[in-house]
Amino acid sequence: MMRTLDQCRLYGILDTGYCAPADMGPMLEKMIAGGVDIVQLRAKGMAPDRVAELTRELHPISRAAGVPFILNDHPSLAGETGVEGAHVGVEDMSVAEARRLAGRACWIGKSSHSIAQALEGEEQGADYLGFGPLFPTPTKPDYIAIGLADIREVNERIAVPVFCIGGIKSENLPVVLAAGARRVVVVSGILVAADPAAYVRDCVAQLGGSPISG
Ligand code: 3NM
Repeated sequence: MMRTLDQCRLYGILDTGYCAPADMGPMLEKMIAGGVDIVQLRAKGMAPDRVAELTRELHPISRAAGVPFILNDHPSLAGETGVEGAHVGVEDMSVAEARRLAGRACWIGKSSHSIAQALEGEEQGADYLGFGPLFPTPTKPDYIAIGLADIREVNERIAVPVFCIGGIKSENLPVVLAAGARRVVVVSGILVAADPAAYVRDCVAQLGGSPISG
């Protein structure tokens, strides 16, 4: 059974900045073995045809494990490849435009970098929100860290799932969780780990087991 968004706590990203496309299949298998709840393909600058091809290669792996697959950007490819969703940035396009481009029912996730943007994303109809970057991160170097202070409030005010993101590692997960986070995205932490499956397992354990039930 495919996990629902509500059940997802640990969100992993296959990012071409850390993982070559040829290594993504084996990496995805390791992430799934460790218990990741949901995954995204983030291939900034890759030609859409190649993104579609890579998606067709990777999606069956996650689908077989009941792990939803989200495409960063490219909502029209989400329509065409049958993945579970697409994620768009604050500046990219509205949730409605992403849905129109997808042309079929799928989740649309949206980034947010403040409580105001999170509220706006929810208002636009996003199925889930990213919230960050909590810490400075080389994965998204141009963004200013927003810290931990607003995590509790954003979770209280937003009804859809909120995934904290940005500089989150297994080592700082305790402070992120203590600040009120329920769900997190970990990108480089997993991808550069000596043992990605063990790293994911550790994060999942800290998040209190996975998936969320009830
Ligand atoms: N989006 P890492 S931060 C892709 O704040 C991305 O919207 C962010 O990578 C946002 O876990 C980020 O390696 C990078 O720090 C997260």
